[in-house]
Amino acid sequence: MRFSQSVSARLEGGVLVVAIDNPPVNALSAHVRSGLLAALDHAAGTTDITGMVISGTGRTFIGGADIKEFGQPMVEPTLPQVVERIEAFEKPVVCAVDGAALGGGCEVALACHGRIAGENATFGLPEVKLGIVPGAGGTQRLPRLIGPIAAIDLIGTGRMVKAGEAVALGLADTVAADPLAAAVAAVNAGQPLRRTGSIDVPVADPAAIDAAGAKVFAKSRGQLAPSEAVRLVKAAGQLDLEQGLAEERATFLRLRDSEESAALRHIFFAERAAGKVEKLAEVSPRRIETVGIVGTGLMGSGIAVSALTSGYRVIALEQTQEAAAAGHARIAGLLDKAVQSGRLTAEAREACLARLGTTAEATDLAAADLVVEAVFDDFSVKTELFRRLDDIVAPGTILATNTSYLDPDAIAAATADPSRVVGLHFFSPANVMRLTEVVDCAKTAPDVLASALAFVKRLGKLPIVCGVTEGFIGNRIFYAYRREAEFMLEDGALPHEIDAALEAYGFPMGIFAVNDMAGLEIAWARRKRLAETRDPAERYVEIADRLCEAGRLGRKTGLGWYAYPSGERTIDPAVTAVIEAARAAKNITPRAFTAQEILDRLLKAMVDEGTALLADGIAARPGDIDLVMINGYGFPAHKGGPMFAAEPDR
Ligand code: T1G
Repeated sequence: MRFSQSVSARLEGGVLVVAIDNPPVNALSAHVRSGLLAALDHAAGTTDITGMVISGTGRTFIGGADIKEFGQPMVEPTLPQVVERIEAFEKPVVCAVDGAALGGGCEVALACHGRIAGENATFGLPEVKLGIVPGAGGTQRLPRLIGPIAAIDLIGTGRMVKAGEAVALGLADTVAADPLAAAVAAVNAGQPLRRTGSIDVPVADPAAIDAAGAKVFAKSRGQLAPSEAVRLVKAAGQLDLEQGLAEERATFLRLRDSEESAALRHIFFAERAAGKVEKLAEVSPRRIETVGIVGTGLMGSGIAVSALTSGYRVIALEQTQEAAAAGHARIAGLLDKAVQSGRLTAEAREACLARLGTTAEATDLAAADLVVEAVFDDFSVKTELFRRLDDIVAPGTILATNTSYLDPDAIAAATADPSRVVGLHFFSPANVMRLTEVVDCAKTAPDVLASALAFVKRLGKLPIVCGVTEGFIGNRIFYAYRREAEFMLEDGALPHEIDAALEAYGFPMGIFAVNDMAGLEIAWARRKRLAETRDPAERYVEIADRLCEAGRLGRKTGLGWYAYPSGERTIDPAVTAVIEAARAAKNITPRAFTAQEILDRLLKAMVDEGTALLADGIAARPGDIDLVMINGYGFPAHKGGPMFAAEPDR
């Protein structure tokens, strides 16, 4: 039986087993909604049908509303209509959730009379991540099932839960190896017509509800949707279902048209586009199972942990036995931390350690399919290493450099086969940060690039392809707006004013505070390196040099752009004096800056540099630049990234 292009059904005894087949993720497009209603009509009108099971074809139950329909006029039946029909249905409806039940998919599940989870099921209302709130009853039904505190956590953060937690919370009834069979059995066994909307919201301690809300607010500064989600969950305890649903729908429609939602939808699609490279459409990646990592410092050990927890075998090379042992301990320590924080099970930790080898013998890297170097960022150190590896590793082995500041083309040129060299610019700490710039060097072979992308994706990270340029995408933009920030210092702004403008916009930390945290010496060394070739006519701000010369290298020295007397960032009159002296030396009469002016100038600097990166072919898409700034430099996701924020119609 077919009810629409994406909804079909078969009869198992008296049970109508409905399958949604709308690849790739069974989103609730118009034909899915109309198909579901037609199936319900059919079940209602057929006396022999005793009940219904709803299932999804493929790896997903239902991935939610069709995000591609968001900008378009609403087509009937709407999802709330479908959901309400399911809940009110006069015969039992049970869902068999194998895979993800997200957003509208979770709302369909919440409206069913029974919910059977497969072992791979996940449930979630991730709408806030798209700048909206659930729009088909999620904020009103979920608290009725799992209580307001857990509902605030789930809806306010968009966190997903796996089958076991879903059952523990009361979201799903049970976990079954064959959820479809279990759902049919539940209908046959006389599944009661449990209507979630008729349940009273369990009473909870108001202080605990407020605390759950406060946790959400703390993580979502500057965003609208999470606080609206909390408000709606609280309202579920105060309003009747109909009023609550009306309030939810009105909020959903308002937020759907918000800037925040447009920005977050842009990011959603930019993430899916990232790492897709046209010229690689027909290219297969090389097989990578064993990863060699050279250097087990902060960066190398972070990369090792990321590779181990993603199932790779790792051989980590150090210069001496002692250093190798210390590296082993560092990696084990990071794995321990992951266990303590619940991100890794104790068994998974053991499995990781069993796949880890640390050594001081370079020849042990012979077994590696990919070697990532994370050694001191010095040209001769890196090229000597790669030359040595030329004689050790197999001809098909990929060599990746994690350099931040050197020219990877020059490193590649020093090896016997530059086509197997690629850049993998991880961000620190590499076991935590998602962003990885994948540097497509002049001679990188297409299948080497494809392999690097596949590797980064398997690490669960976000790969952004970029061409060779000093600083790649992220640091080049960072230099550009840092330079602009320093111009403004000289012209009259103070570090804390610039930081406050960025923080009010949504950056977790302003640029000067960030510099203090990272340390000022790397940029200082770079400025000294570039000093000889700098155009004397170019505007150059010396304030940072003065601070470095005075030993103010950032937080680790207790002093930088700020002072940190008791660990807290405080304005330091000594820095103000350095700035004033620099202004005086150039005869600059300081003027006042508004926060908006500061922000406009910094955003313009980012966008101009981004535009240049696109024009030079270093970055492929504006969305890639936005993702780099959001995932590596603290740009607020809900503003969509600098390129998005600068689009002319906003
Ligand atoms: N709508 C349209 N397209 C979608 C989609 C969706 N909801 N979800 C994914 N896609 C596309 C995606 O663009 C990509 O396309 C392909 O599917 C594979 O995605 C009323 C308001 C389901 C866990 O937020 O989290 O319901 O690039 O690479 O890793 O309250 O996709 O191949 O052309 O991510 O296997 C709420 C978002 C909507 C879920 C699968 N739902 N999706 O992950 O594949 S709002 C979400 C995901 C809502 C109601 C409301 C993931 C996934 P292309 P992928 P994956």
